[in-house]
Amino acid sequence: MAAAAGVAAVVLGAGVGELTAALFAPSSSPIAVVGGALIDAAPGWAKELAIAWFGTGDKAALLTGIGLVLLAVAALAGLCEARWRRSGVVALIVLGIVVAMIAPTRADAGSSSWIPAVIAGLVAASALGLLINAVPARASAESAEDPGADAEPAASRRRFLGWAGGVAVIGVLATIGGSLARAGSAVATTARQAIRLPRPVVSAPAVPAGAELDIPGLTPLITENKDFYRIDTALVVPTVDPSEWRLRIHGMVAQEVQLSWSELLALPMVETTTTISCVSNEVGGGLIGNAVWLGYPIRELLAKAQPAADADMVLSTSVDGFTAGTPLEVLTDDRNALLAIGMNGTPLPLEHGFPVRMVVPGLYGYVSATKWVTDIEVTRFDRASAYWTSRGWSARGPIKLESRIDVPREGRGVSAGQSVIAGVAWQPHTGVSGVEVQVDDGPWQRAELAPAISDDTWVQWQLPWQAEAGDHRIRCRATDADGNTQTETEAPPAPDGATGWHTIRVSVGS
Ligand SMILES: Nc1nc2c(c(=O)[nH]1)N[C@H]1C(S)=C(S)[C@@H](COP(=O)(O)O)O[C@H]1N2
Ligand SMILES: [Mo]
Repeated sequence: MAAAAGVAAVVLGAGVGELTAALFAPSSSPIAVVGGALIDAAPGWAKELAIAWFGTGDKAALLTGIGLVLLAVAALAGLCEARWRRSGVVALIVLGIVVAMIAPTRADAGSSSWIPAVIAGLVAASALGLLINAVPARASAESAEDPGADAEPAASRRRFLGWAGGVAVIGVLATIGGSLARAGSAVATTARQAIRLPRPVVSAPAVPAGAELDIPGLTPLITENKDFYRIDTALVVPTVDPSEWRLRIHGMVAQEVQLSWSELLALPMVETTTTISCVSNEVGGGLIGNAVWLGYPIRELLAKAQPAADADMVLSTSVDGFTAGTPLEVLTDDRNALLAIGMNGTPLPLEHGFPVRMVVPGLYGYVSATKWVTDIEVTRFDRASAYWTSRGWSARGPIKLESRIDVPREGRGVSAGQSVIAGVAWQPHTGVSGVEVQVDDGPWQRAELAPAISDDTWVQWQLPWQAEAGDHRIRCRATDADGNTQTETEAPPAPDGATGWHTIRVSVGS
């Protein structure tokens, strides 16, 4: 019961902490502060493992983990308090203070970032001090199990459980209230709904006839926003009010450039269709998507800023402190590297970088696709190191040539007879010239390649297949527009992207 007192007290404290944060310091919820600090402190392999195990559920997994550890700490604090008065209470206050000290170090912390954790600690400690007094003495609790004992201990036990349960329920309600308040009060949500995107002066390239193959189970050519993979270090999605958004381009430039949201909106917008991928995408994985992006070419802004001749890198920074280092030449050549505000016809969804992000054809997201971007510094690779580069990932991250089998699905049954093998292949900004498929140890067969939207997008492919009963291994490999064929050599995602041939096993019924 002492452990239960600890748990109830901490649930209340955490809930009040979340609610206070939602109302007064949105980015400084104590749980998010701890989670964010853990994410930033985690070594590269830990992030890789988290994505390999949980995919885009990595954040939910981290929050669950933090919750479980917190509950264990809470139970322990309760037990200590029962044994050594004030020890548990003091521990909870210290815990609150420690989190309050971490809070201001987070990139998006406001001046009151320390308050929610202090309040959470004080509330949890007070609740524990009171609840522990209501725990029935051990001897009488035991005698309550004895059917002959009088009703008094059972009543006091019920009373304790009532108090502890009530405290925990209030804590849960406060947590729910906090998340509702956060969602409802987010200026970004309201502002986003009111935005009418400007018309592009250059529209997205038309989707050529036949580019979208009509094959059930094949990934659509354009990924809908709701289906687009999401990868970032932001435990709480940053909410940026566009009217307060500013971008500063500085560093090794002749002319510093500043841009507000309304100034950006007034610039001639360009639409592109670009496939972006995460470096953590395993061979055959789904951390890749293709969207129509609306934005202003970054090369135009850099032309205004006039980078110094010896600069070779652009360090972009997000409101939440994430950074990416992009080769300067990729942002100044003629490719459509965008400061994007729109995704598939809508303003950027909050989790995809609202109001402004970068989208760069040909590079993995970790070196180019900064969401919630507010700062662009022209610098050099030997002077600056970006978020993932400091954690062991390659400084440069061109997307590697890959292909994936979508149909049939690994492990699903296929019926014998006329069937089809189909998938997607990509080498953004170079283009794909062919895909070959091998069934079992048979010859490599040329798949039919559908037309691509552009060199910046993935392409669909298909191969008719006379499926014979039995177990089969199917694999594929792509060749890019420069004539390079995908390597068979298997490499893990770290440090610069996975390679190897996507291989699936299917069993064909008779
Ligand atoms: N602010 C911020 N931007 C970020 C990241 C991040 O952690 N924080 N992650 C990058 C990575 S690793 C990838 S793969 C892409 C993913 O973009 P998406 O979530 O819109 O698909 O965003 C990039 N931009
Ligand atoms: Mo990524």
